[in-house]
Amino acid sequence: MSKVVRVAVTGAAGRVSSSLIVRLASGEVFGPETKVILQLLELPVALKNLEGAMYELQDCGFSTLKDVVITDDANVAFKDCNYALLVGAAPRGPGEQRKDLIRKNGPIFVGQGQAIAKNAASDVRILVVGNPCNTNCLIAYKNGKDVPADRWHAMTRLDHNRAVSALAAKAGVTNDAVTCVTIWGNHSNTQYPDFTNAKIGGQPATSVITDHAWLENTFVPNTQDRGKFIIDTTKVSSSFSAANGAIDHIKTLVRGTAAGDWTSAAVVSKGEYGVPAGLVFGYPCTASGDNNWKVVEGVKLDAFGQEKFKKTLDELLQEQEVVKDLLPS
Ligand code: NAX
Repeated sequence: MSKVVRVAVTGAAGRVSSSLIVRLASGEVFGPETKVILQLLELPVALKNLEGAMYELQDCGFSTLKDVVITDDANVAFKDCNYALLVGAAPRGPGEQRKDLIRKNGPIFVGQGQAIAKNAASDVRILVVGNPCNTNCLIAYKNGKDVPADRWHAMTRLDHNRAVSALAAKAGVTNDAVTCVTIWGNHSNTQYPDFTNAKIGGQPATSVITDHAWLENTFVPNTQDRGKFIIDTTKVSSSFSAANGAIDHIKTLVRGTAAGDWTSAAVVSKGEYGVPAGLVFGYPCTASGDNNWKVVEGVKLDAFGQEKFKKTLDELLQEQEVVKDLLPS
């Protein structure tokens, strides 16, 4: 008998989710033997668009798609779900920073955290994509505390993929030659894309790319500001690359990280690297392929990295302060 997974996606009629739901349905993530039930949540105003998306999913004829549920009720969307992808939130517009969104989007994650705790399957894993995703994840986790802390993740995988691609291009190699990249901290322009521990073709990235000034003064800020660069270019925020980051994140949960490599994910800190416990912080993580993650310990940062690390940690602490009324103790 084939396995069935229930995947809840919020903001399902939006730009990111439109790319995401097709790939979730296609069998690419959970494999050809697993049937997928998509449980799609939207605001009432977007339900008609979502209905259209449901018809299109049906018309794809995927052998792996068992059912599509569309709803504006979080209790229905999260019912018995094994994965919850929280994408629904307002995106950044031109001139807006993620932190501008914090008070606008934060309250959504109070109710969704509670609804996940009340309705989801006991093995649920949650990935928050909607921005500011680290702090939204913190809000959902604190309001859905019956779900263990290690289940809650925020997405830094898009930033990770951006960093891999930039290092590969500079070195003149393909993306798969780049390993051990880390996005430390916040999914924002304070994030630290760590090249000092990255490898290219198994060698330290800094011995392959010897232009250290480029690494510090071009690679780091360009990766930090890539989201803004996309908005400045297209007038809208990243869509299919963001969906791809979410797909990669879930695939890594399901299949694990390759030996000798790690990935980037923001997870609830247990105090690793001196980050206060409970904060949702981007770390290097390995995954064992059974839906579990571990933060990689013992990664060393030089003075440049330590300064960047402190900056992104400080920003997350400030964000936590801004939403403290949304965080039950
Ligand atoms: P869209 O505006 O296209 O879609 C968002 C959808 O969410 C809309 O259809 C809206 O009706 C729905 N929505 C809003 N509030 C909701 C609620 N309470 N319950 C259910 N649905 C709700 O935005 P899109 O471009 O898809 O971006 C979605 C989110 O992803 C934004 O917050 C954006 O900032 C964030 N992003 C995060 C990234 C990351 O790496 N973590 C990268 C890309 C993306 O910008």
